[in-house]
Amino acid sequence: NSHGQASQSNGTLSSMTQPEVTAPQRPSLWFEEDLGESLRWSFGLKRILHTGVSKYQDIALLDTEPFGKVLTLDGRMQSAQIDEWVYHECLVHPALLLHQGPRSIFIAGGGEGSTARECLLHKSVRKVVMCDIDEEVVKFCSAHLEVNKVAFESSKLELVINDAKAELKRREERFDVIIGDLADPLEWGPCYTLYSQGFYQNVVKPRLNPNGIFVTQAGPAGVLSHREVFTSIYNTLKSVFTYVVAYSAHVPSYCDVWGWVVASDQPLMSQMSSDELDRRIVQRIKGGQLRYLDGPTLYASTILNRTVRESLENEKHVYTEESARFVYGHGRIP
Ligand code: TER
Repeated sequence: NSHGQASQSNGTLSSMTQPEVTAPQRPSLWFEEDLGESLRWSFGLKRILHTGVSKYQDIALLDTEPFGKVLTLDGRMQSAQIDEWVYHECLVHPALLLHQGPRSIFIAGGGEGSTARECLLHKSVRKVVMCDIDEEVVKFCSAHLEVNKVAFESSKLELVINDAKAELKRREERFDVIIGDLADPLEWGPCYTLYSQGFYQNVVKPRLNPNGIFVTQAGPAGVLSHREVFTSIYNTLKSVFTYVVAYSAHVPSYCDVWGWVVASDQPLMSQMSSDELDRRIVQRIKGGQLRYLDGPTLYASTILNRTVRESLENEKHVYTEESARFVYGHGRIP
């Protein structure tokens, strides 16, 4: 795989500079993730726990020094034990809390189980359909990610291995909330068509109940990275839904600020106070609280800095299969 790779390193200390007292050992095994043509970062590994190759992508589970267990697909970080809860809380709870009482959820992607886990915290939820194209990822994660075992075993979870677009087209039922927990739009990757206007308009929207809400992860949203796909996804959703809200949070293991976009034909944040969101968290979520989000945090996450806000307002690009935009890197080239 040309993007992420593990490498051996002896560190930077030569024998001449070894301190007399025992210093903590630098890791001798490192994982490198390419973030751009001339930008890469790396993190020390304790062990490579598992690697696999599926029909769609290269899969790895790594035990890392800074981030705990890390799942990578095609060499790109997907989820890290130390902060995956930030990403998954931001993906799931705004949409579910803004809904009047979500009972049925469809997750496009989400094979590692964390999104389902967060949905199942909502007392109102009766059914979660998790539809991932890659059976290997699902098997891999259900076997190795202890934190999601309860979700995988829940009788409310219906696990489907299929392309989310085909599955939504095939099913006749509608959902209260549809969630896009997809890998980033990569050229040659399995997911980029699921960020397109055609998918939102012709596949997602018809499968939402009246007052239904759609939310998707929307790629990097940092001051230097937000124009890769975040602004385009936002503008594309604006062409399909009446009410669209972009928000972001820093996810340290993603090496960037991350973006999400929530969309509906019912009013979203404008009808909801921060206090009401807090009340809903207490009333509707098992345990009565979240780890990252509360009313003020959710509100704050929708207030974006001037650079990003102006780019969102000025974006004209509509994401279609023909005019797709991609983040840096690529999936498996056939
Ligand atoms: N359930 C989480 C996995 C799928 N979606 C998230 C994709 C996020 N990609 C992060 C890339 C980080 C690049 N440094």
